[in-house]
Amino acid sequence: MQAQLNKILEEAKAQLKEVSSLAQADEIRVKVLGKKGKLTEILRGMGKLSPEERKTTGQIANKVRAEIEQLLESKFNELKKAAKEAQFKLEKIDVTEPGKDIILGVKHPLTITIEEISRVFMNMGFAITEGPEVETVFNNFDGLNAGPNHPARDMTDTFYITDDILLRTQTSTVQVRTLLKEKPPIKVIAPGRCFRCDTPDATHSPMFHQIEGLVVDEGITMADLKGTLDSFAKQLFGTSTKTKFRPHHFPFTEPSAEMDVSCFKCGGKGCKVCKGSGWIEILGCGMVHPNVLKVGNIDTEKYTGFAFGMGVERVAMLKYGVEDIRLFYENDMRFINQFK
Ligand code: 2NM
Repeated sequence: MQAQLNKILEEAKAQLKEVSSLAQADEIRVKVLGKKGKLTEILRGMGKLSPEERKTTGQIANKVRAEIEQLLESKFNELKKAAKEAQFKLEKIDVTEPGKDIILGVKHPLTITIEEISRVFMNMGFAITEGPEVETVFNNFDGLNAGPNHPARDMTDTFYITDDILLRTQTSTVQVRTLLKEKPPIKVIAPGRCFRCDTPDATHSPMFHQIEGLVVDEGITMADLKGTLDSFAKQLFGTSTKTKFRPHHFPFTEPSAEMDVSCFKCGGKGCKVCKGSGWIEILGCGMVHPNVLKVGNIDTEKYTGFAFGMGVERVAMLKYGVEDIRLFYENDMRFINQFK
């Protein structure tokens, strides 16, 4: 029996020498020390021995077991270390290698324009508001004093989703929301995307951007409108910019006007940008119609307001000399990269 034990030990030693993977080492462990292992079988058979023999054989068996366990453990450790080193070799990085260039994006010219216009109004104390592009017919037309037969409601001009839901045709929908939600003093601008059924050409797009403003407080007059918008024009186009107001008509304002700025290209002498007139139309504006103020339950005896709206694409085209509105939506990097 002792000879058998020694044989097991020698065999285990020899086999472990050849082992090259953790799985192989574990196989040997099972074959020798496992439930049905060779050593386990011998230990089980010891019951038949005399007490004297059992003692000495037991001691040897334990020694053999301890030695094999020791051998297995060092083999496991050795293999684990080797596996780790192989992994490290695979994961080695060269920290001196130059990094890959990160190509930074640029802001879209419409974003630049919206931010520039917004900053001017923010500096004059306006808050920036936003609203959804999918809107109610009420917020887009009824609330803005556009009567039931107003031509803008036409199916051919407006993208209707249902009878009551549409894609907003102007950002004044946000002003209606503001009037319903807030009390005067109100001083907000609303930049955002609008939609109209237009066939695309050099100056039309079914999707475009607007910035509209609304001021409501006690004692607001046309002088506030003119002073605010003249200051805006000087901040955006240069301090020597002059403004003039021509009468116009909008359903949501009374009186209504359009504001022209003196041509920032030629200074008013007449050029290609201003089509020889020296003036460029830049926005629509007016004193908020009492019917619109009443939507927000505002006391029209006590409060008055002015409002204005401008097309972002139009301002950007004038500022940057872009001659086709469609260039803004093609995302051609050769175009976009010019506005850094
Ligand atoms: C324009 C021109 C004139 C306008 C009116 C309102 C509201 F909701 F307060 F009545 N918001 N924006 C307005 C006025 C818009 O765009 C050419």
